[in-house]
Amino acid sequence: MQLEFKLRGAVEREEFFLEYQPILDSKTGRITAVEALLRWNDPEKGRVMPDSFIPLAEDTGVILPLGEWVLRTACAKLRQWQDAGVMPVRMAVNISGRQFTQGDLSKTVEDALLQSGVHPSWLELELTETCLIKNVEETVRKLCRLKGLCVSISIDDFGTGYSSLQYLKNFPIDHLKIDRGFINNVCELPDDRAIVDAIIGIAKAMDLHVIAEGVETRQQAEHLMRRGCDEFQGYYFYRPLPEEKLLEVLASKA
Ligand code: G
Ligand code: G
Ligand code: MN
Ligand code: NA
Repeated sequence: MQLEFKLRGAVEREEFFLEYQPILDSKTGRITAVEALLRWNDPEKGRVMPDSFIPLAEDTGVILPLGEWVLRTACAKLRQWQDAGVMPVRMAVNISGRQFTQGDLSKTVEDALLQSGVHPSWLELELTETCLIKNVEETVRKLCRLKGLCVSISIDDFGTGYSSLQYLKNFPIDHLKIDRGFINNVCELPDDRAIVDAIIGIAKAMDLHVIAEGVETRQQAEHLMRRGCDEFQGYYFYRPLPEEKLLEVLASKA
C-alpha cells in the first residue's frame, strides 16, 4: 500500500526515465532498433529496476498511466532524435498484460504518435504470449486495430508462455523475440539448440522476423546467425544505455 501510493505519486512527479538497448541486424551488424527499458529514479532509494515495481504497477492499475508515460516518452524521444538527424532506428516498447487487455491501447498509441508526429512504422509494441492468449477473439480485434495504425507487433519472451501455433497463424504479428532462457545455453545444450531451431523454423514458415534476446557471447551470435536469426539483442553487443550514451553509439555508426 505504501509502495502503491509512492508509485502513483512517482508517475505524477515524472520520476521515471528510459534506457535503450540496441538491437542489431545479424548480417550487417548495423543497429536497426532499440528497446526502451523503464527505470525509476526513487528520491530515497535511487535507481530502481522494473522487476521490483512493474508487478505492483500491474496489480494496482498504476501500469495504465505509467505505460502511457512510456509510450509518450518513447515517441517524443524518437521524434527528437529524428529532428537532430540521428541515424533512424525502430523503437520497441514493452506493453504489459493489463495495458493490452484493459486499457484502450490503440487510442494511447495513436495519441502518442500524433503528439510526436513520429511515423508509426518506427514504433514496435512488445506483447507477451500470456497476455495475447487470454481472450483470443478480442486479441485479434485489438491487434488488427493496432496494425491499422501501421505500428509493428512483436511477441516478447517467446517460448515461455503457451506458444500456441494456431494463434501465431491467426494473429497479425511481425516479429518473434526468442526468450533469453533458450539463448543462454544454445551452444551447450542440445535441447535448447533444438528449441531455438524449431522457433526459427516456425518463424520463417510464417514469414516472421526473428530476434534473439540475451546474446552474451560471440559463439552464440555466430551460431544464431548460421541458423538464420535476423536480429540480435544482448550484453555481448550492448547493455541497456542511457540516452546520452546511445546517441554517442548511433553517431559513431552513422
Ligand atoms: O530492464 P530489465 O531487464 O531489468 O527489465 C526487466 C523486465 O521489465 C523485463 O521483463 C521487461 O520487459 C520489463 N520492462 C522494462 N521496461 C518496461 C516497460 O516500460 N513496461 C513494461 N510493461 N515492462 C517493462
Ligand atoms: O522481458 P524482456 O525481454 O523485455 O526483458 C528485457 C530485459 O533483458 C532487460 O531488463 C535487459 O536488461 C535484459 N537483458 C538484455 N540483454 C541481456 C543479456 O544479454 N543477458 C541478460 N541476462 N539479460 C539481458
Ligand atoms: Mn522486451
Ligand atoms: Na523478452
